[in-house]
Amino acid sequence: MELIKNTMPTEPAKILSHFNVPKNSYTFKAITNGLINDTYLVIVTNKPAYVLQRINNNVFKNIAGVMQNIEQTLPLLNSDLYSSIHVIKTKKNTSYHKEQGFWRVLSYINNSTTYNTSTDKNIAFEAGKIISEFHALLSPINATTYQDTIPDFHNLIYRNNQFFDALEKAKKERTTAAKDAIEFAEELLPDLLDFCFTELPIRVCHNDTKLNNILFSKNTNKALCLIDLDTLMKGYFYYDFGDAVRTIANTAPEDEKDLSKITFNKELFSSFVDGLSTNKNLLSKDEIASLPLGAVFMPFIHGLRTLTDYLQNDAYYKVAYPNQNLDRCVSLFNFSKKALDNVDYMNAILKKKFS
Ligand code: GN1
Ligand code: MG
Repeated sequence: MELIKNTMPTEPAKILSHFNVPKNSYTFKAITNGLINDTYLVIVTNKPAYVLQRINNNVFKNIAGVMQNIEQTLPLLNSDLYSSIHVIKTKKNTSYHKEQGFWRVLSYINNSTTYNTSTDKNIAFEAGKIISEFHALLSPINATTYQDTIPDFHNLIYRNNQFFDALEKAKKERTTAAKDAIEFAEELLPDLLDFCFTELPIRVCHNDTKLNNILFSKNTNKALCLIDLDTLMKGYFYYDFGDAVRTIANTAPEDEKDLSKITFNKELFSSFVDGLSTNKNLLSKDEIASLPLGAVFMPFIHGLRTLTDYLQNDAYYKVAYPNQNLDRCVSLFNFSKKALDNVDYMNAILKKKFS
């Protein structure tokens, strides 16, 4: 089946008029970082006031479930250390509006910003601290009350099957271009499949804690909160750890072509763990022990997903040029390998900071 890609939407102003926002002359600025949803800043008198998003219904089949997860979580995500975000309801008091897709509006936090990459140790520390606060606020919740917004999202057995299925059906030119990446995947899969059979505690996870899903204050550079909550659902802590590490210890972008720029930066890793360990009692011994391989697992599973998507002719992720999914894969696999080389180092740092 050919998936329909999200294209430029209907007039955003018309969509916004269905929501409970004051009448104003708003302008709209597209944010193009995300690979899944369509996102617009809603601006009034030169200042962003809201975030308007069309949720990708090819990816999120159960929009009501996505919004239910978010609405039951947001009231809990509020503390001295954590800035809250609100869902702005429609005039019919629903959490989304259906019109050529599914739209929602969220509050915007003033003077906030995101970073795709950073070489700043303070940013790494703050990222660790806010992820720790997010999990501390959500740890009392029973994760089974959450909808699986994408079933098997980080399930490697499922991703493994998807990959081999795609490989079988792929065009010759794509399998040839991806030969090295395919070999790498086949080599690492058995060990990582062993690793992910686990009896770790199940938590409510963010499931997409890459650096640019963390909001920072422009004034103080403190981390404010996590954004992009569509994948809030059950998971293991190492998912959120690994996703953060792959975008924090590595200062190159996700689709970096120059592999010499992909690094496992020990200082940034250590600062991140410093931030994370501000809350020493958050994690069990077993969870802490799972983290180093989690930092290998997450870039690997993302790489495998982008490789699978490449083999399926880019049906899932937005791509800006033909081989971008393969570039993402090679870069992610490269970082996964570097994380593997640093497992002992990660273990030592975690032991030190969490004792
Ligand atoms: C996707 O939409 P965005 O960019 O936040 C993806 C994540 C990947 C990420 C890679 C639902 O997230 O899993 O980590 O791209 N989200 C989904 O940048 O597939
Ligand atoms: Mg996302």
